[in-house]
Amino acid sequence: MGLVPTLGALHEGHLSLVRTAKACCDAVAVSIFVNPTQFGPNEDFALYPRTFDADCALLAGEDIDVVFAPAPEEIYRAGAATFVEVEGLSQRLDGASRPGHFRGVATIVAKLFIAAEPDRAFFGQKDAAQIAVLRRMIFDLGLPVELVVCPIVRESDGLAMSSRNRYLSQQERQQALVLRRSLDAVQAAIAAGERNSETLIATARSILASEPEVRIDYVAAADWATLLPVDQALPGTLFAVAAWVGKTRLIDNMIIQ
Ligand code: PAJ
Repeated sequence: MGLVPTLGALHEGHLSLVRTAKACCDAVAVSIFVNPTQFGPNEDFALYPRTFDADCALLAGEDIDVVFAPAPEEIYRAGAATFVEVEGLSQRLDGASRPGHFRGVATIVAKLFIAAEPDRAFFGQKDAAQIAVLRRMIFDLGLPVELVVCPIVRESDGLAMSSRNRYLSQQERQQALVLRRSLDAVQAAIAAGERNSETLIATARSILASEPEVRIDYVAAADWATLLPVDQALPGTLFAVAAWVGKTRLIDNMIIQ
């Protein structure tokens, strides 16, 4: 049994997870739930695209077994007092900019695991910090679920696919390409022999700064398991960027070879 948890507004990134799940599981369930507890008070919960009919049409082409799209009250009891908190990890990278976000993510994913009892659950490397948090949750709670990481799916021009890309104006859509360009520059520096994290971070920052409308949230070279900064970007290091393009916060990353 494979589970693919999503917030809906499905795109090819989500479908790549579904296809990977189909290829190695007897049965596949996709959950679609805009999880209120992972959005901060000033974030885009109300605005988040809800495209249930289009999502079902996309999934109809994938021969999956279950679509689980609960109402919030089916998931959260009124006045619920129980949450899953992965301490430390949840305060790093995206967790530093989005307080409470990973508590909401860990809680909903734990609840989905309890509901669906999957053998495998499929997540995208796009949300690399989320993977670190969930891996740790699975380990600490001894959950009998294998977490499968799937590669980042990109638009033809390199922008990482995201449900939030639809917030971007035409101009912002162009500006957003700078995230990928910053990673390409870091990749080129590594290929030329640079391994010093500070230097690589400065390289990425200078590329990001070339788009004056883009505001950097973070640029980090981190241990993918702990999300703590590393001095040297060695194979397996997570190199991650987050930036605001207008009112839209975008993320991208690569695992250094
Ligand atoms: P959502 O943003 O809908 O993403 C669902 C899954 O699709 C995540 O594992 C995410 O990493 C993956 N994904 C998104 N864009 C991708 C891309 N371009 N390439 C590959 N995979 C991609 O992440 C969440 O929802 C939520 O936090 C969730 C785990 C469902 C908990 O509510």
